[in-house]
Amino acid sequence: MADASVKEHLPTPLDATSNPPPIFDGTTRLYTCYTCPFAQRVWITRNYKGLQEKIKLVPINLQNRPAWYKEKVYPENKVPALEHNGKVIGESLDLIKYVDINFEGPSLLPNDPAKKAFAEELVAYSDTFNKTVFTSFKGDPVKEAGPAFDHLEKALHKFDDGPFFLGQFSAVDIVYIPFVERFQIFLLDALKYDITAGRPKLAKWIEELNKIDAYKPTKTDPKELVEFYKARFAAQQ
Ligand SMILES: N[C@@H](CCC(=O)N[C@@H](CS)C(=O)NCC(=O)O)C(=O)O
Repeated sequence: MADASVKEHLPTPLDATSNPPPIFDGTTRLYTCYTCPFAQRVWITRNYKGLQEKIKLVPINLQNRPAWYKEKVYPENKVPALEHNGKVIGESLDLIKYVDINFEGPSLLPNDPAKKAFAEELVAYSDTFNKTVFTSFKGDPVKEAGPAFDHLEKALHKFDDGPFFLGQFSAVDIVYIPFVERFQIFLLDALKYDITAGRPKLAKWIEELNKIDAYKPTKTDPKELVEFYKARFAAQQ
């Protein structure tokens, strides 16, 4: 298994001027974008399972996308997408499961039925969580996003055999962290709102995730993120 603590060389994103890779040559490829939180979920999954050598990262420049990506790889024209066994599949939540089931490495879901059921519940809530927080950026985040962070704080109390949603690290943490990471940076910078204040479990969860080697290299550049969100949310007002 690849050692997640060894720093991986990250390839340069492909753009409209780049040739396609030799698609369907038997190589497993994760088409990604280093700044995309959905793609980050699958990137963390790959790293955690030690699949750095089995699943090749193919970063795409989404601002200047190569035409072949939509035409030959993934008609939805989004990232993430995984090329594996002669097909391309997408959707980050499906891909976490797919990579977990179809590849070697530590399992990302426990066998305990109570934990499994809670995992489903939390994964089902993730879209609502993300939408609630993103929408609050245009209104009053403390009032509107506060209850969503409280929901996570409460969920983190459910299992006390570790600091993660299911006690031990799992797919659920991977589903949430790319978004929570961005929300924490942006809300602190733009509004001086600290999402961890008064939420000790959430604070501990973030602290413990920051120790996970599979996650560290996938983290977004805070400065770039703040600029990107400022431009994006200002443009919508
Ligand atoms: N539901 C998808 C969302 C993926 C997504 O929206 N990715 C963005 C980048 S963060 C994208 O590819 N956007 C390009 C586009 O929509 O044209 C998933 O969970 O994988």
